[in-house]
Amino acid sequence: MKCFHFLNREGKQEPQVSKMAMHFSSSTTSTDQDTKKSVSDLTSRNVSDMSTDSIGRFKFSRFSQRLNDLKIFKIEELKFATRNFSRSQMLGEGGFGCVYRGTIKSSVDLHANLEIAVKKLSRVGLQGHKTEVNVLGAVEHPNLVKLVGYCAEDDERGIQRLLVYEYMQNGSVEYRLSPKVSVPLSWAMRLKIALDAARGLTYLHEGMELQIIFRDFKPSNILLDEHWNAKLSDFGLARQGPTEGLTHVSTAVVGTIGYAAPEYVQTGRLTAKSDIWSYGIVLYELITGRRPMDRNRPKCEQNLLEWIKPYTTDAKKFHFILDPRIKGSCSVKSAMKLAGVANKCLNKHPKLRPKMSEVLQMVQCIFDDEKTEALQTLTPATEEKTVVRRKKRGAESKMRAGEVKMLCRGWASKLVRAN
Ligand code: ACK
Repeated sequence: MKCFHFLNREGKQEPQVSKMAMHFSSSTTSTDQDTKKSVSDLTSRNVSDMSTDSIGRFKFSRFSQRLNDLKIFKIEELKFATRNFSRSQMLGEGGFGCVYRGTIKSSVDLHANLEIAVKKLSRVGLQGHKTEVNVLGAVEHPNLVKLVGYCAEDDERGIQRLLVYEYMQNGSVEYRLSPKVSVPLSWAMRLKIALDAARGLTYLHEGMELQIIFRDFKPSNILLDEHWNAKLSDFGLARQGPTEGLTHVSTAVVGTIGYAAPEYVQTGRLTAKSDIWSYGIVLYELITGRRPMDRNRPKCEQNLLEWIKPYTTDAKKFHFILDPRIKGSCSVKSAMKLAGVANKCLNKHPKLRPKMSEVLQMVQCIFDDEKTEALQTLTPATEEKTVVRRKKRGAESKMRAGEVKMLCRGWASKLVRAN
C-alpha cells in the first residue's frame, strides 16, 4: 500500500500512487519542512520538556540511558554482517529502503551470535533515520521491535544511514496474510496478533509521559518473532502527540493510503485516534484476509470497508466476509466480536472512537473467551469419551485423537504464554 508523504515512501508490490496521494504531496506546501520539523520537534521537545520539570528530568535520564544502550555500528561491521549486503541476505524492500539479514557477535555472550535485520535507508528514507533512532531508541516494550543500534557514516559512496534491529524470524503480518504462504495464520494467531499490536499501541499512546503516535500502523509494520509474538516496527513516521492543553498536532499528511484516518487526511490534524482508525482497518484485514484496497477484485469488492458494510452486524451473513482460508476453523462468534471492536475504531468521529487502552481491554476479553472455549474442549468428560472411542477404532484413530489433543495443548499454551 502506497504511503503518501513527501518522502514518497513505497511499499513493495503496490500499484501506482493514486491521484489522492499525488494530490496530498502537491497540495502540502512545505511537506519537506513540515516533516523535518516534526522530527526535530520530537527530539528537541524530549530535551527541553525534560529539563524544565522534575518528571521531565526523570524521563530524560531514562530516555538518554536507553539511547546510550544503542550500539553505533561502523559501516564495515554491517558489510561484514550482511556479506556486503548480498542479495542472498536481502529480506525485502520496505518504504525506506532494503532490509538485509545479518549476524553479529552478541555483546552479552561473545561466543554467541546474534541475528539482526539491517535496514539500509535509501535517499528518501534518510529523514526517518533520526526519528526512528529517537523514538525506538528511547522506548522499550515486548511488542515493539528492538532497535539494536544504528550506523550514520559517510563513505566514498555518500551518506550511509542504517538501522539495526533484532531479527524477526516469521516476517511481517502482511506476508503471513498473503496468498504466498501455504499455511494461513489460524484464528488463534490472528487474535494474538490483534492483542499484541494493541499492547504495543497502548504503550505508545498511554504508557509514557510523552505520547507517541505511530502514524503508519499496517500489517507490513507488524513483525512476528520466532514465538509468533507480534511487534510494531518502522517508526520513521512516528510523532509526538499533542502536549497538554492541545487537542491535536498539525502536520503534513503522511502515512499509507487505506490506513490513514479520514479526518487526518482531510485536515492534517493528527491525534492518537488516527492510529485507532488504522487499527480498525487492520482488524478487518485479519478477519477477511483482504487488503483495504484491492484493485484486482471486482469493482464492488475493491474497497474493503464498502464491501463488508452489509455483513458486519448480521450473524447470518457474517461468514461471507470471513477469510476463506480459515472459515472452517474460525469461530464466527469470536470474529463477529472482533468486528464489533473494529467498528468502534472506525467511527467517523474521532472523539467517539475508543482510546487504545479500551480497545486493548475489549480485545483481551475476546481472546480470553476464545481461550476458555478452547480449553473446554479438553474437559475430563470429553477426554474420557475420546479414550473409549479410541479403543474402539484401533491404532489409526488413536493416532488422530492424539494429534487433536496435541493441537489443543498447543493452542492452550500459546494463549497462556501471551498473558
Ligand atoms: O514482509 P517481510 O517478510 O518482513 O519482508 C519485509 C522486508 O523486510 C522489508 O521491510 C522484513 N523485515 C523488516 N524488518 C525486519 C526484521 N526486524 N526482522 C526480519 N524481517 C524484517 C519485512
